Amino acid sequence: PFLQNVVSHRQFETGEAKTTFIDSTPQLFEFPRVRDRGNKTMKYIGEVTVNGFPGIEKTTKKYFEVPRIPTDLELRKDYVTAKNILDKSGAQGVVNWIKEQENVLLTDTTFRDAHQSLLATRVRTQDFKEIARLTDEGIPELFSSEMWGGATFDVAYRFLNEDPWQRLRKIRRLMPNTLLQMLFRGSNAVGYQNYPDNVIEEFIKESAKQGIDVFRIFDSLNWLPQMEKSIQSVRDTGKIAEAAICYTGDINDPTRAKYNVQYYINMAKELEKMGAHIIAIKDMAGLLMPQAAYRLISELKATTDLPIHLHTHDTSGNGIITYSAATKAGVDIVDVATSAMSGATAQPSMSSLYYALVNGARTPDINVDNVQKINHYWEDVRMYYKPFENGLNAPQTEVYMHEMPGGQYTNLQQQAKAVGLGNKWDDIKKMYHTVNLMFGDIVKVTPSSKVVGDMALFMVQNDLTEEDIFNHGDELSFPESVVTFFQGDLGQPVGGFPKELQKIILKGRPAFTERPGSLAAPVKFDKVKEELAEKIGFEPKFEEVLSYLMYPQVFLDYQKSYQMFGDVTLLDTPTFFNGIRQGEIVEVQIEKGKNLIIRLDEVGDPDIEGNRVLFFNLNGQRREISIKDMS
Ligand code: 3PY
Ligand code: ZN
Repeated sequence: PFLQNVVSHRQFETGEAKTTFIDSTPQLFEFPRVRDRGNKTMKYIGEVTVNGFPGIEKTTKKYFEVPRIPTDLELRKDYVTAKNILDKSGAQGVVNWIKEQENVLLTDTTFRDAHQSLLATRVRTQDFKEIARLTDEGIPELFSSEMWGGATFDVAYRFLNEDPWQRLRKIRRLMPNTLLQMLFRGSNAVGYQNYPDNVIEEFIKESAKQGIDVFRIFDSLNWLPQMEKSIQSVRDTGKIAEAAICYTGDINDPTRAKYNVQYYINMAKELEKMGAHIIAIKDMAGLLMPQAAYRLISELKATTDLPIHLHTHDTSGNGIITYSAATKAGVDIVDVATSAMSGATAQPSMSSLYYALVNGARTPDINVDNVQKINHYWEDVRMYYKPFENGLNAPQTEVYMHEMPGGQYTNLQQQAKAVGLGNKWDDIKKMYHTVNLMFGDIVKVTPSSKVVGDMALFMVQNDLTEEDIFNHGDELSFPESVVTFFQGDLGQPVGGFPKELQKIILKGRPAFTERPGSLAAPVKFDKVKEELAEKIGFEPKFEEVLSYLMYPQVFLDYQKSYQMFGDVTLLDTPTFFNGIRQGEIVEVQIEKGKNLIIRLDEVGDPDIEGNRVLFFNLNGQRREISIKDMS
């Protein structure tokens, strides 16, 4: 292997190698590491080939077209982007720039919310990497790319064997001229529970350091005290604090008076006082109807000087009309996704919006040909993720009734299937609506939406009606998330908790009205670092300490899997999900100029313990890997 390293080294091949070549080229001695990496990678491929990918049906690997990567984008190299302005003139510079724009600006959610809402957040870094630089160069006029936060953090570790921080660094490198945006759940950060204030602060600092420029901060109950720290922490980093108001109900429906126009206006004023640079309307379920959008945006524009950024989901099929109305009313920025990853529970399509507004006063300033060419890539890549499709391929106006967020729809459906309630999906959607009203008509978004979902499932599963809860609630043992919600663990809902139901659910347990973050003791990072080092056997980086604090078990499981399989993010997606066919060659670039060329020659029969030997060929050498067949 050493000689092989020498003769295949670029300097040796090009004749540049000098007599000191061997001494000064330590990587020539790296063959055990390469072999180790080869073994780990083959172990992963073997595992998926024999046992399938967890959570999806095991099928034979399909043949996919190589995704079309555009080679003829028209580049506008001298364009000064929003990111360039942030780097030069700071957050206020960007705010001023937004206000000067006549055209409506766009945020591209393809790298975050679009796949979170359509494909259960499963799109891998490898597939972003291929198109990130071209997106940066081909659509420099974008306000931002939303590419981190929300569920991406958890899902990366839990299901994709990926380190989300590494994803952030990679995309940052490939998109130097685009503002990178993340969704931040206020005091829940990127998790489902409240974290102490110093964790929130350090998480924001670290994310900013590693490349996040715009933080969209929301609270799952629109409870302002839980947003203040995050807004301040973002301001302290010099990045852009976009404070989001979650939209629920219908401002034009007099029977939903709790969330009327005045409610949103008041909240916007408060967020401005707290130091927000931008106000976002986060319509996470897609409930903002076109007429209401016109009214709401007009009123907000009259209320505040801050730019308004509108986010919606296209579940009802009305997304483009809503954006068109909002644009007319003066909205500054709207969220869209590349066509192949748009519509239904995701954001409306970027190019559809372009044509809806073309030749108008505020047509988005984008090169729509570039946008369409980049979209070809996504048309092809989406095929890889078929097992994760949510099956919703037509508009669903029922969303105005159940009000389920775009990202929750598939999740809850999966949860229902897992407990054998797949055939009761229509009942669950109706129950979700009932539970919302029982809870006092609350804002439903991660994590509060999960509580409503858990209660709805619980009621359908146990054949309970609203009356049953009020009449026999004291005999029922409610889901843990529901109990802690009524204790105030996620904060206080608009108008407080319904007292009677709270009493039934808590059964004498205490309820708090203080901000949970203010009750939690600050985390001692050094101590946690020590504890973690002991568990994983090496000194963790600070970002890893933060990940461990958010998701202790998920993070440890990821580490275990990394020890076993190495960096599987380098595999192409079909191989990652489906393994390798007999006789197929899979190439994995582990470093520039260093490739693993893996061929599967034969799969042996299982022995009495169910172990199969897989006969591979790795870079010309025969290798055997034993995998336990779990079938
Ligand atoms: C998230 O918190 O992940 C969301 O997308 C909420 O809409
Ligand atoms: Zn969303």
